[in-house]
Amino acid sequence: MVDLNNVSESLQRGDAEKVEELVRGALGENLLPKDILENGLIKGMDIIGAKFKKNEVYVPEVLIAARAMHAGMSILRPKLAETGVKNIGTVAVGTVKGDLHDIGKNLVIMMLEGAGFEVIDLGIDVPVDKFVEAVTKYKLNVLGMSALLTTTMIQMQEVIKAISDAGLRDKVKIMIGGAPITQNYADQIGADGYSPDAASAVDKAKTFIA
Ligand code: B1M
Repeated sequence: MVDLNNVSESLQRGDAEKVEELVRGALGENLLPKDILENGLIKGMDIIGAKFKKNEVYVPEVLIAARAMHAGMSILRPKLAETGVKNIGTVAVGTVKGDLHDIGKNLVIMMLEGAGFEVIDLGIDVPVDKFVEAVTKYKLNVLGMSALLTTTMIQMQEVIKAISDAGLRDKVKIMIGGAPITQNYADQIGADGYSPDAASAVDKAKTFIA
């Protein structure tokens, strides 16, 4: 019987092979993909994040934990997608220019896919123009931006301004998130919504297409 605490602990050790093995095992035992994600992978990454903050672990440990997270996510992604209803709307999500953090963005994408959205991953370090282009290129219902740095979150305002300048502001809902982002900031820059985590990002996206 797979204990999801072992998934969390293996992830914290950066043991990608073990994480993959445990996630496969948990799926084989019919544990829900959402539980494996939340109580195994996200839990482990949250602990690493808290330790990094207190200088109890450093960048290399964080990187190998992130690699283990990606390994687990690659097994889980198709299963999360299978549990959802297909194509309830189209969303593109990217991490803003200058910002290379992608773990949270990838979780948001996985959860959206799991809920039945078609999701375009715009990647990391995404320039303003690429966000604007995505609105018409993919006929988006929702454009999502992620930022983890206080120095890069200001890019979100640039993107919203560029979308308005292109005459596209009424064509798409804009959702933002990431550790330094708040509802206040979303209101200030004219985003349509803010979500503190991946699960509520799905709820928010659903309200946009309702
Ligand atoms: Co970075 N880093 N990092 N880092 N890193 C933070 C963000 C930091 C808070 C750490 C700290 O100092 N305490 C700090 C930012 C300080 C600030 O700006 N206030 C920081 C720094 C300073 C840096 C560097 C500058 C360090 C350096 O080089 N000196 C550098 C910058 C590189 C760059 O981007 N240009 C850097 C580098 C890195 C690594 C490469 C080592 C690695 C990233 C690996 C990767 O992503 N592939 C890394 C990591 C892992 C972190 C921490 C430890 C963890 C981030 C994470 O993945 N959390 C982080 C500390 C922390 O947050 N506690 C830190 C887990 C993830 C599940 O949560 O991303 O918040 P999160 O996503 C959540 C929600 O925010 C939300 O849902 C997600 C899931 O629930 N969400 C959305 C996110 N996006 C959303 C979008 C939405 C909706 C919800 O709608 C579209």
